[in-house]
Amino acid sequence: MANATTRVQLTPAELLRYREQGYLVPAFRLAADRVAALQAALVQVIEANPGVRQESLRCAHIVENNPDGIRGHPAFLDLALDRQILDLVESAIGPDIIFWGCQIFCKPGEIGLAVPWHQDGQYWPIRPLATCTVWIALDRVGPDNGCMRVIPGSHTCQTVFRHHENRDANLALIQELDEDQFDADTAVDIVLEPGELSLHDIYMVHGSAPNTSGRRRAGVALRYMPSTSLFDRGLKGRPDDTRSANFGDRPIWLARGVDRHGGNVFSVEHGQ
Ligand SMILES: O=C(O)CCC(=O)C(=O)O
Repeated sequence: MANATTRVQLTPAELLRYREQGYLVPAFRLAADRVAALQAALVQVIEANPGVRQESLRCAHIVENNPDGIRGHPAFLDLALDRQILDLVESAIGPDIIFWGCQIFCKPGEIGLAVPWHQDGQYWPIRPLATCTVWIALDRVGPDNGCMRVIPGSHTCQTVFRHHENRDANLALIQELDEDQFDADTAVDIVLEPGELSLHDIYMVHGSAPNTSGRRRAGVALRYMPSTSLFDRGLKGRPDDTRSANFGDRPIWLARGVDRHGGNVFSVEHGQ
């Protein structure tokens, strides 16, 4: 395994798989002590936010002045700006990288909510649509505890398919893809050990089942866009549902390179 200073890159075969399938589980994984520290940070975030559904720990990297109203932990900002994670992202989207989102999807045992089938691009204020999500497992995740499921190749036409609103309280997200827009029979489970991670493209169709098992299923999703796109705060107002994000007031970070678009605003309070 690479140590914490080695430069990591997707291999050409991994990159090809990411491009063709829209997702990838690379060989890279976080060291066990890092995972243990993140698991401890997650416990602190859960304790600090007793009224918040654990599947919706949005902006978990921001401690003070969190636009989504939760109290986060700096360990998740360190993770998001980690050199090796950024190396992986650079392989996928190039050297100019904006880190713009971090959400912990923690499904408690037995009562963990489902995430409906969706494409992220359907509700994200990024133009043109572009983002690579790095989803890092903090627990062992598999079909029994509601791991993420993807539809391989569903990103290829670079189209946002038809969605509808679903306010069912058993769902962690209110946007749901219409059933006739994809074939759920082709879904693949993303099975990961703690510290392993997957990457997925903004057009990728994905979701996850409820966690009815006796064990927790936690992962942290880090969102990175190439700086050729604009994080357009004007596109979304303050949400009326706790399962939606407040994109308008969200701080974003130029994690690597320069702002190629030129219009991205980094002056929103970073809150650390
Ligand atoms: O954690 C999950 O089950 C869903 C994650 C997800 O929808 C995302 O990272 O975009």
